[in-house]
Amino acid sequence: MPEAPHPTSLLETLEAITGPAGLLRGADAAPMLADWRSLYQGAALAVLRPGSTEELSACVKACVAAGVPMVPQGGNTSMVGGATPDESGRQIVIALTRMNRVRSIDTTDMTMVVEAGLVLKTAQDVAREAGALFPLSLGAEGSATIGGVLSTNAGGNTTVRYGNARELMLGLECVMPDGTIWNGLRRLRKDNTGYALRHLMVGAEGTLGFITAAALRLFPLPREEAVALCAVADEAAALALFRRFRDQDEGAVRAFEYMSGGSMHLVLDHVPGVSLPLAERAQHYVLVDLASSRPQAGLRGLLESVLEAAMEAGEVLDAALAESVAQRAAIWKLREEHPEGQKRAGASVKNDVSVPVSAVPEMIRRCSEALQKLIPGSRPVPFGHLGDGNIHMNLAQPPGMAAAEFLARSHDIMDCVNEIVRDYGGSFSAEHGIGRLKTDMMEDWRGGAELAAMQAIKAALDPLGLMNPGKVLP
Ligand code: FAD
Ligand code: 2HG
Ligand code: ZN
Repeated sequence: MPEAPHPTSLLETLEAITGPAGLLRGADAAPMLADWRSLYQGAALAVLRPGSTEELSACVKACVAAGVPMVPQGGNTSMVGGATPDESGRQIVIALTRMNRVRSIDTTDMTMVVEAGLVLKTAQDVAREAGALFPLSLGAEGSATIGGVLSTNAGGNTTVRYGNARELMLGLECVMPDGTIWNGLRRLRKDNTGYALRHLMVGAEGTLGFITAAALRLFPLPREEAVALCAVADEAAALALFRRFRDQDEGAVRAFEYMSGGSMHLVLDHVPGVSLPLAERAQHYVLVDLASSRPQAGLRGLLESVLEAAMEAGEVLDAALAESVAQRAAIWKLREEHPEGQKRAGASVKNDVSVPVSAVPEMIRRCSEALQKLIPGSRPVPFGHLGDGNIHMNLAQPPGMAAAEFLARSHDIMDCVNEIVRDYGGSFSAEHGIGRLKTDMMEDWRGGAELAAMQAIKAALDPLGLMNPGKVLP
């Protein structure tokens, strides 16, 4: 191993590769050193922003020669501290946000090749302008990048219909941990040619290298859309309503989201510019989103007939059907503001868990009871993607308790939820990943052959351990 150059000369080398626009320090770098949830405050030598795959490759080679650990970053919206450097000040954050070009789009192949730093919302807009749909959708889509959503295998609101980010990816271009460029940007629907490196990189949270570009799947644009917000009797009624829609027309369900009254009311009470389109507040809500690319799909009729039957059965108590694009957006805003509502209302602890969809109602009830027993006065505020079994089983602090006192119990709270989730064969991290927050849970949940294989893969691809150290693996 060559002798490590002094950090100052490394930064000079890096600046020479990227130009001055590619190297941020001091106040310019500060926003990239803390995470969205304010769980971690890191420090770094600098934030590097290469402008191309070739520049990134050269930068990685320089960092490897200097033995400097690298932390990939996209929109910095990680819920688990995955993109935040540690406190040592010896790591370098490499943000791909300047690498944001659309390289090609083809509506016969229904594919689009984009660079990793492209913001998800921009990718959706570019596809729509070309007459196609890129269906991944999540609350952070105005900041999250394609590289970030692939590296976390993000789920979001449309997993029930289109799958997670992984299912939307056909091929990748990457810079590997030694700086080698791998061009696997194949746009094929079928490609069984040995181990699928592309699938290792998806969900690796930057621990196996950098995703620099991706070939993505596109879909036909919907011709009809219908959205409703419903007050439902309880969690079981929410599930029963999901089954009614799925049984009538599974292909029409684009999203099916559950929101507890506790969580909805934090949104209504703390987020400006939202209002409840129902006569009164309820204990449980569901957002149903139907979409079809078929002409005359009759979604409005489907929505009305299913809701009418569910009302007769006592499952749905009240419903507001969106009459315009603006009303659809207003209903979706009520759902998307749940993370913000919880943030504004005080301290909360997140539990991004999944169970088989049939177990969701019982899991929510059991967790809510157990959490209230664990921390008297605390408020369970669950919400999430009921259609795919992923619920954010979050807990808001008791009013009046000091935030620090409540947050000191974070691990007890997560353990309490996770032990119940385990009973259903569920997962302790459904869509947000492991990052730094959950590495200590890996041994317990994935120990044995699975973790050993992950460690062997990490050692093979990143033998120096310079890619996002301290993340994912214990
Ligand atoms: P970052 O936060 O910058 O990074 C995330 C991880 O990926 C880090 O480990 C980082 O090192 C790595 N990484 C980033 N870019 C690259 C790259 N190019 N190559 C290699 N590694 C890279 N997630 C969901 O799944 N569903 C949701 O519904 C959802 N809603 C959210 C709502 C809000 C308000 C917020 C703040 C977050 C939400 N998330 C959700 C979390 C989600 O993981 C991120 O929004 C998104 O996937 C991360 O994208 P990003 O570009 O911000 O990545
Ligand atoms: C969502 O579904 C995100 O809105 C965030 O995954 C979840 O804040 C959370 O717990
Ligand atoms: Zn979510």
